[in-house]
Amino acid sequence: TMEEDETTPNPNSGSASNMPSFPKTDEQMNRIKQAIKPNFLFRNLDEDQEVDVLAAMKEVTIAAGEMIIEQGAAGDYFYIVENGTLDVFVKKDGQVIDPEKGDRPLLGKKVASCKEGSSFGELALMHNAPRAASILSITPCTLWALDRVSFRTILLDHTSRKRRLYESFLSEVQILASLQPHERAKIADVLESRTFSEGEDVIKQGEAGDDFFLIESGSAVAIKKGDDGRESVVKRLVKGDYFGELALLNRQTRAATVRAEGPDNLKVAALGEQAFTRLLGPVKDIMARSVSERYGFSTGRGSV
Ligand code: 1OR
Repeated sequence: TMEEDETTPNPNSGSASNMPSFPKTDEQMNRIKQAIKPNFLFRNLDEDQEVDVLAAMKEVTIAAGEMIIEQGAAGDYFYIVENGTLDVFVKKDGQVIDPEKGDRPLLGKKVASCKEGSSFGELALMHNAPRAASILSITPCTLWALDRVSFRTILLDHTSRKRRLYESFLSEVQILASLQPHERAKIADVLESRTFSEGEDVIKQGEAGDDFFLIESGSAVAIKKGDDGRESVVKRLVKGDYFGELALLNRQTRAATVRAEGPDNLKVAALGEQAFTRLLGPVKDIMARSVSERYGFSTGRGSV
């Protein structure tokens, strides 16, 4: 189950045997954290993964005029620039070299510059391809280097880990039964878990809604407020149940509130509207048909 997945140490994460770990001072740690903050590759890492990345990074200082990456070579490291400037060159047959623009006869055309907070060297590691460009330091630089194995294990593992996490859960969700495994895998890629404590509202009646939810664990109640302002529970929702689909099916506001019910926290996996339409196309019809069964009215009137 998902619970087990989360508490069982992931053999591919943690200070795994195949990944190096370089001791660092607090000051170094803070510098790397600052350097990776703006980088898209490091967004959405969970705490364990971030710890692994920080441990595996190695400080590299280079003088001005060093070629840190050579186009065509095999990829060994991914780099983040803590400070300094490096230029990126791409060499192609028949290209016109213009030294005024920073091009160099041996390295090719200057296509970009890397400064503080930027990164390079990911392409060869992600795609198992030769280096697509050469990179030369223009000033002395401090870089953080992440070796190929750590890069692939930590950063590319994020996707497969999420799939493992949601795989068994999604296969048990009734409404998704008609989907192929690869369709469920795509849903897993975009799901985001959110936790609510007892009494908290996941969605509120009357509000616009653009998320769809599956219950991972815990339970919730759907509550409708009558014209007299009195609330009444219309449905109880448990693991594997879904809600929030109506606003997406008929584009109306939420017609009920869904509230976490104790004693355990309610954990839901949320899917945004675009992903809902793109990925749940095949089950949308089934959902629309089951609306009257579930709520006693058809789509077009109110929504949960
Ligand atoms: P790599 O592992 O191939 C060279 O090693 C790195 O240069 C590459 O990863 C990128 O991180 C970085 N084309 C190719 N590689 C580029 C480019 C680039 N810019 C930075 N790198 N450009 C296209 C040129 C036709 C420039 C795009 C602005």
